[in-house]
Amino acid sequence: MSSLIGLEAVTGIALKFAIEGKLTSAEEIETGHINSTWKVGFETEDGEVRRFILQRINASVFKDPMGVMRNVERVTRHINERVMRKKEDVSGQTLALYPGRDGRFWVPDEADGIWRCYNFIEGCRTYDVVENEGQAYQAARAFGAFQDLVSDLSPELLVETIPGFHDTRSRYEHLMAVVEENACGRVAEVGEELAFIREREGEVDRVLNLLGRGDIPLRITHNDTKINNVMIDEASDEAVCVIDLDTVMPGSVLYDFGDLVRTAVSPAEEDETELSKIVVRMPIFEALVDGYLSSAGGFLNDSEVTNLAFSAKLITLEVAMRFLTDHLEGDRYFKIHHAGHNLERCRAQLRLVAELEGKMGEMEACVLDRVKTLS
Ligand code: A2G
Repeated sequence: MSSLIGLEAVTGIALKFAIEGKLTSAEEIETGHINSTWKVGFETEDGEVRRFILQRINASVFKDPMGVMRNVERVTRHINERVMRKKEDVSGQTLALYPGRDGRFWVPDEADGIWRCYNFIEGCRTYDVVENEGQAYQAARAFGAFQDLVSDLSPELLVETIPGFHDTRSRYEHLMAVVEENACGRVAEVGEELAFIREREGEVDRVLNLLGRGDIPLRITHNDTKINNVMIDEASDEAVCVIDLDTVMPGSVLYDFGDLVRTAVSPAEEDETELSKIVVRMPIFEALVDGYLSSAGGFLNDSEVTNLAFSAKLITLEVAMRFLTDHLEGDRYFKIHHAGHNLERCRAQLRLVAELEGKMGEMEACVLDRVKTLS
């Protein structure tokens, strides 16, 4: 469903940013599940067209949109400084925020919403489905490089934009509470999905326990490393930067690597309804491991490495639980494009969990093999 924000409102907001020229186009981008995003074009007097991304932060998901903006500004500034200081792996860079006419990096709207503006990188695009190993390698390298670039940013400088975001135990308990309540009367139709999830309850604590025992460290992580959150240069297929920093906060790198595998390893979309199309492409998984280790291999500890393959299954289960929870609560969190969309997304994720389980031995062996090659 496209957002309820009209073209006129977007035009009004666009003009509040310090962009030279006349607004000539505005088009909504409907791929994201959370914020409302528009691509706008401005033409200067000498006929040059420049494009920008305008985004309204979803305030029912991000309860403190100003805190989100402060995080994004901090992280962006930190990365820019580091990249300027040394020649680092620049694929972990991020988009530049564009200021409003008053110099701040955000602009309010009449409904108390917060908008920001990014430069649009011409010649680059994002992929919802990875087409080849090269793209997988590049995307994974970029997220590892991003984690490296923020590794020396003090966690106290960042707010937790969504508390308990990857607390898989709370996600499980919340789903069970929502099932108990059955507010929309939808529980009867999801018996199979619930049984599948309940059988795997024991696994939701694994990363939390590792964190609790100190076996894996809390690091600053991206936390929403979907494959379509990396911009890829269309001509060279190289990763250019990482986008969507709204959930950058302390977390485990395992959720980042896992979410990348979740969204890259299968040739099917996240909401595929023909479940037989959902499979684990081992060459893509290998490329993700290689790409990630090429930039993150230097700082991961042994427990992190040992759990890389498992992390893909865990985050896929987490996201399935979240889609199911939202379906049962009446589709209040994720944007949907038709009735039942969240249930379809949940079913696709659960199928992927099953496929990942079938390949877990091979995936773990692949990680070990790649680590040996590195050392
Ligand atoms: O949809 C969004 O990007 C979610 N982001 C992310 O966590 C994940 O669930 C994804 C599924 O496609 C937020 O909830 C902020």
